[in-house]
Amino acid sequence: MARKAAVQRTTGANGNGHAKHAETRPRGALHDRPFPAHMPMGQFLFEYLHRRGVRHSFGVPGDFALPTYAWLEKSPIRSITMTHEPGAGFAADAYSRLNGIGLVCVTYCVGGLNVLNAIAGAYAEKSPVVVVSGAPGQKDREKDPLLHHKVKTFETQRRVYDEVTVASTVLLDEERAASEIVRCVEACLRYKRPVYIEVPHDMVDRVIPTTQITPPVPQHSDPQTLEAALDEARKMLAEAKKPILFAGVELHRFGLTDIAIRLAERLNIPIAADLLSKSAVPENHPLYMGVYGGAMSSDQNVRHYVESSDCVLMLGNFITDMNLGIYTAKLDRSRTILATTEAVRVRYHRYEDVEFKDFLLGLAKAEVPRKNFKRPQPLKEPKALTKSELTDPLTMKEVFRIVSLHLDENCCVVSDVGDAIFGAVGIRTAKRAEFIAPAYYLSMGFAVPASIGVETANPALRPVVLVGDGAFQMTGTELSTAVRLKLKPIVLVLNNEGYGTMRKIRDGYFNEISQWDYGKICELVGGGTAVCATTKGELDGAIRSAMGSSSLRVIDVRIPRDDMSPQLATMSLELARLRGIKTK
Ligand SMILES: Cc1ncc(C[n+]2csc(CCOP(=O)(O)OP(=O)(O)O)c2C)c(N)n1
Ligand SMILES: [Mg+2]
Repeated sequence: MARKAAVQRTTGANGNGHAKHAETRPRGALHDRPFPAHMPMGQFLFEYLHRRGVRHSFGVPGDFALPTYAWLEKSPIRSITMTHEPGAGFAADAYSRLNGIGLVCVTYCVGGLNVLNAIAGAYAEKSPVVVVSGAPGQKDREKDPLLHHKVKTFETQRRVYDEVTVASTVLLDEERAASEIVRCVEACLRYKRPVYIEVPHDMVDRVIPTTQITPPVPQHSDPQTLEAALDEARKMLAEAKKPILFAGVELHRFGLTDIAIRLAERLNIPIAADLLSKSAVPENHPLYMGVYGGAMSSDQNVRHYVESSDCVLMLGNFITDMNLGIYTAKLDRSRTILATTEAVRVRYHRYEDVEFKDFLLGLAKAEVPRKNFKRPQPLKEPKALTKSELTDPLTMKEVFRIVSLHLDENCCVVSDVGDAIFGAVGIRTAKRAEFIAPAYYLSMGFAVPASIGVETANPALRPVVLVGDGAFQMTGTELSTAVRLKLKPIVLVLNNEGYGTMRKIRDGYFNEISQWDYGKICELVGGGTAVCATTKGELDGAIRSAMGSSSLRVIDVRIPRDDMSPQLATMSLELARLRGIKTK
C-alpha cells in the first residue's frame, strides 16, 4: 500500500535556505559498524543519535510518547525526566552547547508546545538540540478526529516547529524514515540549530530499512572566492596599525576558538569577546582585553580600543542589539572584517560560498607581519576582600566581584536574564571558567535547568548559577531534578525583591512578585543546604563553603531593592531612551 510521504523540510541556518556553514566537529563513530539492514524505527532513531554524540535526553513522557520512551529506555542514551518541559528544553540547550548535540523527548503538543520557547532560544543562539516528539498514530489521523492534545490539525505542531528549526520530519513513511532521521540529525550538527522529529506512536515499533542512508557530505568553499576574501582580509590586516580580534560565539559552537587564539598570538593582536562569547577565550589570556559591547563593555579600555581600532576582525559574532550594547557599539563596516558561518564580509564586500573554518584556517596561515601590541594597562584581576569591608552590605557590583574571586577552571557560570546577565559582564576570572547564558534571546528561567544540562554534559564542571528572584520563581523547581540526580550546582538567588531590570526601565506594580523564603527550597526538594547572605563577608564565606561541598547549595543573596550593576544602569538608560520612556 502506498504510504503518505513523510513531511520534510530543511532550510539554511538563516532560515532562507542560503546559509553557509562550517564543518562540524568530528562526532561519534558513525560508520564503525554498519547498521543492520532492517531495524525497528525507535531503535534506529536512538542508535543514530547515540552514534552522533547524544548521551542524555531531557523530557517529560506522555501517552503518545510512551512507545518512543520504551525505545529510549532500551537505548544507551540516559533519559532524564524533568519537572516541566521548559526546564527540559533549557537543560537540553545548555547540554548541546557543551556537548555539540543534545536531545529533548516530549509528548504531542502539550509537551512539544511547552518546550517551544526554549527551542526558539536554541534556534536564536545556535544550539544544536534535537526535538523528538511522540504523536498520534498513522491510524489515528485517518478521519481527522478530535483527539486529545490536538490543537487545530495533526500538522499544527510540526508547522509551529518549522519556525524554530532547520529541518523537520513526521515519520509516517517506513521506507524513508531512516533517511529522514539522518537528514534531520545531520542538519542539526551542520547548522548548530534545532531540528524536529515527530514519531507517531504506531510507527515507532515498525521495522524500517536502513540501507538507503548515506554519509554526510563535507562542505567546501569555492576556492577562488575564498582566495579573494582572504586576499582582501590579509591586506587589511597587514596595513592595520591597531587591529583587534573580536571573538564571537560561533568560535565556541564550532570548536574553532583555539585556531582564533593562535592567530591572535601569531600576529600579536589583542582579543575582545562579546557577551554571548564571554569565556570562549580564557579571561586570563595575556592578549585578552575584556568584553566589548558599546556602553555595556566590561571597561572603558576595551571600549576605546575597539572603537579606535582600524581593523576589527570579527569572528563568528552575532550582531544583536544586546551584543552591541543596545546599539551603543561603534563598528562601522569600513574598518571591520566579519566572518561567520553564514557569510564573510570584508569592509563593504560580501563573499558567498566561503566556509567559516576555511577562512579562519587561511588567515591563520597568512603572512602578515606581527604587530607591536602592548597592552595599555594589564587587565586587573578581582581584588581580594579586605577585613574592613567584610561587614559591608552587598551590592550587585560587589556580588560579581566576590563570585569572580572564587571561580576556577572547574566552574561554569550559568546566568539567567536580569542583572544576573548584565552584571556578569563584570566577572573577571583569574582562571578559565565556562560561561553560559541566553545572552541574545534572553528568556527568563534558563539558568537553573541549564545547570542540569551543564553538569550532565560534563560532570567535572561545577555550575555556579546566577539567577534573579523572578527568574528563579519560574523554573527553580528543577532543583528537585538536580537533587535526584545528585548534581551539585551552587545557586545564587540574586534577591532584590522583584523584577529589578523592569523597574529600571519602567516602574509599576506589575514588577512586584511574591517574596519567597528561598532557603526553604532545599527542604521542599529534599536535599542541599541553603544560607542567606546580606554582607560581603557572608557571601564570600557562603561561596567558599559551597565550593568545598559536593552537594546542592542555595544562597539567598540579599541585595537592596534599588541597587543594580553599573552595566544594567547604563543599559536601562539606553533602553528607556530608545523607547522614549522618561526615567527618574
Ligand atoms: C520568559 C520571560 N518573561 C519575561 C521577560 C521580561 N523580563 C526581562 S528581565 C525581567 C525581570 C527579571 O527579574 P529577576 O529575575 O528578579 O531579575 P532582576 O531583573 O531583578 O535582576 C523580566 C520580567 C523575559 N525576558 N523572559
Ligand atoms: Mg529580581
